[in-house]
Amino acid sequence: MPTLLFCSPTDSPDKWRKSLQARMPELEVRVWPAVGRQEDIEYALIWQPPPDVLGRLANLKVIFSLGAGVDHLLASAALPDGVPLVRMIDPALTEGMSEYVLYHVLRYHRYMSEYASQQRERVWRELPQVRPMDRRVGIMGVGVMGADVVHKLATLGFAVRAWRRSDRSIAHVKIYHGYDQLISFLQDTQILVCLLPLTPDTEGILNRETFSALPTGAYVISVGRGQHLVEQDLLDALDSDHLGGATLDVFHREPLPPDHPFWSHPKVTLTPHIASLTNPNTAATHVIDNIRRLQQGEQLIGVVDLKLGY
Ligand code: NDP
Ligand code: OXD
Repeated sequence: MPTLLFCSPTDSPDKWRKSLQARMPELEVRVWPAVGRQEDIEYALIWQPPPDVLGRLANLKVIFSLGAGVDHLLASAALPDGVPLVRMIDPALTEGMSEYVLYHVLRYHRYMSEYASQQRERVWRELPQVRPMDRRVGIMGVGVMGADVVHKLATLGFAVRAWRRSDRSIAHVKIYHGYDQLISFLQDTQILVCLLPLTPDTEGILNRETFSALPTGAYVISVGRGQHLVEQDLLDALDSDHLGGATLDVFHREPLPPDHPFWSHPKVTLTPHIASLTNPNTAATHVIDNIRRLQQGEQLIGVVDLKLGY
């Protein structure tokens, strides 16, 4: 009987068991720490596991991340050699991210954060209405989620730019790639969205230098990982009025400590890491499809390149 170990401090094992077994009734689901016979475990489905969970599973065939990001695993867990790590890919996760980003891009594009502060001051003042084709939105990271965001923004008529590691093209989008083209990308961006994975190359990428390359009044939307952002550099760029505002969903420390300056900063909008949530009702399909692929000797979908870290 195929056996999967579920381990997460935040996700519901019961909902996951139900969704997985609806697609593969013969799958046995064990919940950490009730591992039972360790040699039975062929699959692990995990989020932020304790460091010793995986190393003891001698017959492990695939590790599934409950999230699209795998930094929680690469940083903390001892990954057994030769076992593929598969990240979460799910249409509902992608849709949720696109909704979140589009909402905040439109909010900044139509100056809704400025109108909200005008309302608090009882100020009646018209601000310009810019056409989407004249608004340059730059997306850092155009993988599964960034590509969907790019496509939907382009459909609304925005002037979309993208920055990625490789030089692969995307129709109707101006692509910049690699660190040599980062400053040019930023100079060409009025609303910056960070949808990068956290890797040694991308840690701290939202910093003083990045912000100063953006035009005055630019906005930042950070939804990748908190460690992309140098927090004090953002506060300085907002307080000097170089940046018009920032929307933050991810933080160095989560939950964000109650005394953190972001909570009350007038130019910061924040949410508790909810830009998009993995939903077992849809995401179980990705896990079961991959288990069936493995059983049939086919290639897995969403395997992480451990050298690149995403
Ligand atoms: P993908 O792996 O599909 O895409 C990653 C993208 O980042 C690719 O376009 C890649 O470039 C680019 N990239 C990676 N490293 C670099 C680099 N050094 N320089 C330039 N570009 C780089 O990721 P997803 O779209 O699935 O997810 C992105 C991230 O979103 C996740 O890792 C996670 O951290 C975050 N996330 C946040 C959520 C939230 O609720 N806040 C929810 C889900 C995910 P290339 O295309 O050239 O390979
Ligand atoms: C993810 C997340 O990586 O929720 O999926 O952050």
